[in-house]
Amino acid sequence: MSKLKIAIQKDGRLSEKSLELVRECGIDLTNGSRKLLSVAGNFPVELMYLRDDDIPGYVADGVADIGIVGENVVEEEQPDVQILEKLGFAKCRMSLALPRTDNYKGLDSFHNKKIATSYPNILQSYFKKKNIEAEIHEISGSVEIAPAIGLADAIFDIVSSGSTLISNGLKEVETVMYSQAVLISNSDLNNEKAEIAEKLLFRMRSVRKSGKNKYILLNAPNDRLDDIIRLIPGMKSPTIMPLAEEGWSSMHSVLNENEFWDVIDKLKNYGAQGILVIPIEKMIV
Ligand code: PRT
Ligand code: ZN
Repeated sequence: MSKLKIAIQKDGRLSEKSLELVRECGIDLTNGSRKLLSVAGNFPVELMYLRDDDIPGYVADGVADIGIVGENVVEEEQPDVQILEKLGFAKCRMSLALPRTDNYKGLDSFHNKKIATSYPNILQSYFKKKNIEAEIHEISGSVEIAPAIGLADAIFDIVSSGSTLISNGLKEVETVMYSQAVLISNSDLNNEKAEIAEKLLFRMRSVRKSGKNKYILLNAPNDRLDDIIRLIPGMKSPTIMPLAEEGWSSMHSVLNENEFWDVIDKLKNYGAQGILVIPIEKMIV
């Protein structure tokens, strides 16, 4: 039986979360991590550890079958791959930034300016769309120091907290795109591999879904049960069990983390007591 080859970043911002996601899918990486290759003991996959920039190309060429990489790298390289899923980590944006003291008067300020970046293709197509003629200088690494050393007038780079820009005397003036880690796939997987990829994707979705949900148990007076069921309907419908005490029931349901405090406040108003909230490890819908 063939194995699905998964490419993840060897050492960088994506590595830990990528590996964690694979592990949470129940994949047991027996011979350790961070070698060139590791084989799973209990699922037909092999992990390849690569530089993030190489991942889209290897997936496009079929050296790897699927991979985890930043959307920004996919957008820059335009490889022939499919994006299967946005994974919700390594979120950042790609922005244009100028020296703090420059007077910014809109995109036209970039006309005939020198801009340093490691992402020339994304910037080129953005400027083309906006009809800006600028000189794009491709440099790899430490883009943020380019204006200070006179190499460029502005930069186009990845921004997350923005502190790198601030500490280099720069200000972010335009956001060109948002990025996060994505799962990409070779567009021509054979049936066997496509089936494994599908199973893995199902597991990844279950893991990600569970992270946002909590299991909730509570006791409630019977005459408020309808209100509470409307508030937390659960996956299909909640479980209700009578308590030994007359007129009360125990209820089990699922609660989304984003509405957590709002729901808890309302539950208290409905007279709910003994509320327990428990993390969910996996959620199969
Ligand atoms: O060695 P290899 O080539 O594999 O790694 P790399 O150094 O090229 O990439 P790496 O590990 O730095 O980043 C991998 C991916 O993480 C990127 O392609 C993005 O998709 C994503 N990501 C998320 C980021 C950031 N956040 C980020 N903040 N990548 C880089 N940065 C840089 C940014 O350029 C800035 O210089 O981190 C610096 C700090 O950002 P602030 O704004 O928080 O100060
Ligand atoms: Zn890289």
